[in-house]
Amino acid sequence: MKGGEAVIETLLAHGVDTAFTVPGESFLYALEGMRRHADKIRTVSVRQEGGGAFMAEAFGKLAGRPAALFVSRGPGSSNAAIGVHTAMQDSTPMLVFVGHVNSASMGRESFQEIDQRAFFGSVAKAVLATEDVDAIPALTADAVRLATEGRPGPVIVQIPRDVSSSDTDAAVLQPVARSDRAPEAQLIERAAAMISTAKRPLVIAGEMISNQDASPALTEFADAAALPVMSAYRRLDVMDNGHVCYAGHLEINRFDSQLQTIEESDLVIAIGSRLDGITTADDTMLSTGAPLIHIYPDRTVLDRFDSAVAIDADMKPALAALAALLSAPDAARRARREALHNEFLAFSQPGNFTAYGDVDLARVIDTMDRIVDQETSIITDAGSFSRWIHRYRRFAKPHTKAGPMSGAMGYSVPGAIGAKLARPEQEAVAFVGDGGFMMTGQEMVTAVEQGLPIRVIVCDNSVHGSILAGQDKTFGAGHDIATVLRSPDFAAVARAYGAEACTVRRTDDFEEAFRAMRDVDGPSLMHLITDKRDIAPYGEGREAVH
Ligand SMILES: Cc1ncc(C[n+]2csc(CCOP(=O)(O)OP(=O)(O)O)c2C)c(N)n1
Ligand SMILES: [Mg+2]
Repeated sequence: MKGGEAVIETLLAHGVDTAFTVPGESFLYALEGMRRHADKIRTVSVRQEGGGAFMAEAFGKLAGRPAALFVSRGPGSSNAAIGVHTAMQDSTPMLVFVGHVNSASMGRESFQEIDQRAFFGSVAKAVLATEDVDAIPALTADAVRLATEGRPGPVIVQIPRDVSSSDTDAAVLQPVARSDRAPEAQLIERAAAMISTAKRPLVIAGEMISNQDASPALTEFADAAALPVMSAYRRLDVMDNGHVCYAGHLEINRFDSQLQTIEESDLVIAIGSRLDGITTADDTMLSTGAPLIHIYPDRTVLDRFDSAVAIDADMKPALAALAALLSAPDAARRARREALHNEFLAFSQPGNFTAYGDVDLARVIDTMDRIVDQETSIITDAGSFSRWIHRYRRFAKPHTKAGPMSGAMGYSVPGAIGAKLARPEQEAVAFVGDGGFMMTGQEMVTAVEQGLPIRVIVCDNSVHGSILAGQDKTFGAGHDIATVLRSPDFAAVARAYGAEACTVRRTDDFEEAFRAMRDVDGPSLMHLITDKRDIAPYGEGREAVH
């Protein structure tokens, strides 16, 4: 067996069944391994590694297990970097194999050489490398373990071309069963006592809830103590948004009662959230004076914050241990939870905000919400249009929302491909801006080639809306530079790739067009023309744009 084939054999033994690649001659034997095992591992040939990395990221996010990305040397890994960074910021398991220069040429800036350890050092969870072909099965098994254990993340594996084409008799390693990371009993007791006596507690639920499949455990815990739960940025699927404990999403813009709730809280319980800058509004949410209980399976993350109790544990054992100790909530706590949930329901109800243009995205999302199943995977890109989805789509099921916490544009089209492969039985509906589509939209042809019926809605306001809003706010109207764009005919572009497409200019035309695009066998795209004045469904943002 060649080294490259040993990578594939080890991945198969570890249950990795999906790979994305732009092929390179530096890993021909890995490609040969994929070809020989085509019945067990689906290999998707992508057009650009950045798209491939986003596909692998969305797959890992929704499936809860990693996909593999194979890229060639410096140029391939450079292109992949945006998706690696996203997997890191979003705590998503992901494997990236980089075909490297021949070992004899290493370290001399040889053709396309990049030292992957230096390059990905601050972006990936780990960078592994070997020049010993016999070490490949162990290295690959290590990569899977590192990518998935504790706080998941992207792991890079650098293998020189000559090493992956050498022979090895090393045995393929099987995965080792792992036990849960159990919480310390004393810390659980202290946290439970604080939760039971708090008058106005608030839960922030984040990425590890989805990753560790802990939605039911979170819901039971919140219910046991009548705790209001806000979902961390872009993690709206942590629990059923219709549950009485759900109190809204921590988005860039906060709604008034949400701000008040945060300000008044006397205890913040962060569960499985790394407390990123958007979720915490640049840490201001953590400076209200309320003590913090932080539960996360990674000491490095816990050490970043000044918490009253920091619990290094997996979600399910921690939540179950806590729930068992909580005393029944009093009437005041139950009433508060209900009031906060009602505030969220009112906020996410369309009709409370009037659009300037002919397309009202609130009604569009509401229409979609009525048509698609709750199990539908919803994929959002960076960009202001995504705030309508965040405000008006009510998520009910776990693993149904994929969007970059990293804020990386270009996520949605490849993300929809990753989502469809992760959850093939479910529909995948992706929203993307005109700016985001132009970054990775060519992967539509990959969806055509792979026969994947993804639904892509391009919200085209012909501006980098989020940035234009910032220019307007900072300098006043008329100071736009580099933000006003000339859009192509996105429907024609999609047709050229072999997808079906339509153009919608009015809210009332959305429903019929959306129903029709869902009936298409392969991928389909809607070019939805929006108004650049409708920058976000919030007063301030909207007024900020001319
Ligand atoms: C890769 C990348 N480059 C730049 C940015 C900065 N950025 C954030 S939103 C945005 C504009 C997005 O435009 P579009 O996709 O059309 O969405 P809109 O805001 O207009 O709805 C830009 C340039 C980013 N987040 N990601
Ligand atoms: Mg735009």
